Amino acid sequence: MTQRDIALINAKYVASAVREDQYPEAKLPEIAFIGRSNVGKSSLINSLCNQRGLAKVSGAPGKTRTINYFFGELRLREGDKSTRRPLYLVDLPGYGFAKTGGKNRDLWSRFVGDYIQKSPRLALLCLLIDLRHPGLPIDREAYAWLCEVGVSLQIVGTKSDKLNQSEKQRNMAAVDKFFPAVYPVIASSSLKQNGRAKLLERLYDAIAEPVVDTEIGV
Ligand SMILES: Nc1nc2c(ncn2[C@@H]2O[C@H](COP(=O)(O)OP(=O)(O)OP(=O)(O)O)[C@@H](O)[C@H]2O)c(=O)[nH]1
Ligand SMILES: [Mg+2]
Repeated sequence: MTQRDIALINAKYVASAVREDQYPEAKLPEIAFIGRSNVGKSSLINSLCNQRGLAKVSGAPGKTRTINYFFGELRLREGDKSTRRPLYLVDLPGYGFAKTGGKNRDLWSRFVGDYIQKSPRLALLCLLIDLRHPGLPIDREAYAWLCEVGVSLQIVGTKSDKLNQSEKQRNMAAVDKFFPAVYPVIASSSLKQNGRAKLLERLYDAIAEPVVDTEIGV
């Protein structure tokens, strides 16, 4: 069997938005990342793109305050065949930190809820759950709201490097129980790059339209 090798290449920052009219104009599929403040959304984007400092990371929660768009291309190499799928990675502000107004029972800023509901090209939403703390009420509330909206979800269990093997197995099972989705949770460590290849496969498959060997930019 030929080896499938997927990489996220040519990543670059494109735009920040808090309103619909600030969303970038290029009609590309989007994959967004949501989760509690400090769960590791921005770090995961950097790890997937293999670029430190692409998305700003901080030890203090509440670092990402706007919807941040990054352009990238998912490149699949299989034997001597190479296929590219351009997309936007969308880094969202975390919930559970800032006091915010609006609906969604103050879970997150209104503009985050608007983005999720008003983005027709949102192909996949990665919901990040800290693997050390499966089933927190705030994550369950977010999950329930997302299920109601009906967005396609991939659960990612973050900071897996902080658990030993048996804790990891146990907590992954708990995450799958609390947050059922079409695909099971993917355990991830941005620090150690664990789970990266599996998640890249998932992102690649989530984007329907293949674009073969072109140099699409923005
Ligand atoms: N050990 C470990 N630490 C991580 C990992 N991912 C992120 N961190 C750390 O967790 C902290 C928060 O990471 P961010 O990527 O800024 O988290 P975020 O979810 O984007 O946070 P907000 O933007 O505030 O919502 C930083 O100190 C990171 O270095 C991981 O896989 N392992
Ligand atoms: Mg962030």
